[in-house]
Amino acid sequence: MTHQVAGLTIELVQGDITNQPDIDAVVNAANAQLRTGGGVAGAIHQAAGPSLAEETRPMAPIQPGEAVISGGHDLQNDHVIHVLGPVYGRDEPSGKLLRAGYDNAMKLAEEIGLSSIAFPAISTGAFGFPLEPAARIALQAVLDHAPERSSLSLVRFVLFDENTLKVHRSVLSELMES
Ligand code: AR6
Repeated sequence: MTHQVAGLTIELVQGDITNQPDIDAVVNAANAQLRTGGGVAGAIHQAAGPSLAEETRPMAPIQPGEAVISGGHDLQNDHVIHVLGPVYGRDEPSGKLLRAGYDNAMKLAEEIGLSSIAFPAISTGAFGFPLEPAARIALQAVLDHAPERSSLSLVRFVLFDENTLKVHRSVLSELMES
């Protein structure tokens, strides 16, 4: 599913965030210590190799809603943007913190003039954020960013399973109509 909004292409695909060769920066659903872990963080660190954690160690810890940028190491991408999403039910206000994570990631990408970024569904795995409201926050952040005419021309959501893709599709259609 592809949408054009004010010069920005928004893509929703099912796939693996570590296999996005045409993207400048992939986003990691990180932990505060910027170490490897499960889910997205485990996959990214495994694909990038141990030098990624060596680079990120001095930047840790980060706070919920914060984003930091590193090189891509053995990934096919030049950069990784590490976002710490809120733990649902613990880090409050969780919606605002999740929104800040998306905003800060796009801001970092723009600051160095990147043209493409790929996001996973931050906080919706181990951190327990319900999928539908998380998708709404993520997609609204990108739609709000679109008219800013930044360096970014492509934002891709890489969603791991069919249901996650389906929920993002229906939320995006709804937001585009409103
Ligand atoms: N590519 C794309 N999406 C994926 C992938 C992948 N390779 N693997 C999982 N997902 P999570 P969080 C989906 O748990 O909730 C880690 O242990 C997954 O199905 O990775 O922000 C860290 O160390 C879900 O929809 O991130 C942190 O401690 C979404 O990505 C903590 O988990 C996010 O799941 C972060 O938790």
